[in-house]
Amino acid sequence: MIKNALSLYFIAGTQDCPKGIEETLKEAIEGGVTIFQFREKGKGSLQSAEAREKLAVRLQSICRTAGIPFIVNDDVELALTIGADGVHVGQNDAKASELTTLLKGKILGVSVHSAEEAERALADGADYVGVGPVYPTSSKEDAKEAKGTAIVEEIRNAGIDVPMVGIGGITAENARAVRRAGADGVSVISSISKAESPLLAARELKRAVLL
Ligand code: 3NM
Repeated sequence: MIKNALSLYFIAGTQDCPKGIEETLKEAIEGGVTIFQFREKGKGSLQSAEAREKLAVRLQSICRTAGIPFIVNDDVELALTIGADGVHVGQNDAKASELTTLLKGKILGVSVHSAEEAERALADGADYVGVGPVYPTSSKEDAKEAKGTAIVEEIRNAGIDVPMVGIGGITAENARAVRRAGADGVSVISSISKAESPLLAARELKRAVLL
């Protein structure tokens, strides 16, 4: 059941992990993350396709051993080449409706910023949506204005029953509010990747999302 897998969704690329991405991911998994997205993007990210693929394969193997889904951000070709469990796309990436046939049963996630976009993503075949930014974030260069938990409530109040994670500025302190607003889980980069102990950070978040 995808909703259960979404409870603590960790996203990262090399640019987000001062401790190194492999060590960070291993700790995060030990701390309780339930799904991982490889998002190699922005300043400090790997640029060569070969290096990205090599890294993706190593991270995929860590996720496989742990039994959690491995999702690739944006790069459909990479996901298909290595046999990832799914792909996550934004509003400006490949169209969700065109991806469902290509992905053949893989998990498809779509970033949305309103009830209207959530409705369309669901109709297009998304398995879950990421809604945000809930709180201000410095991990995404072109992030929109933070709308608070109201954005999560807006989607639930519109009666859209799509599996959903909140994203943007989520920490152990505010994660519960995101769940209470109706999200099935929370999605985080920096509160785990930049923590001195990704393990303890993930563990604290995990406690917060279990309502
Ligand atoms: N997408 P952090 S916000 C990748 O609003 C991403 O769609 C967002 O990072 C959106 O947990 C975001 O460090 C960055 O705030 C989340």
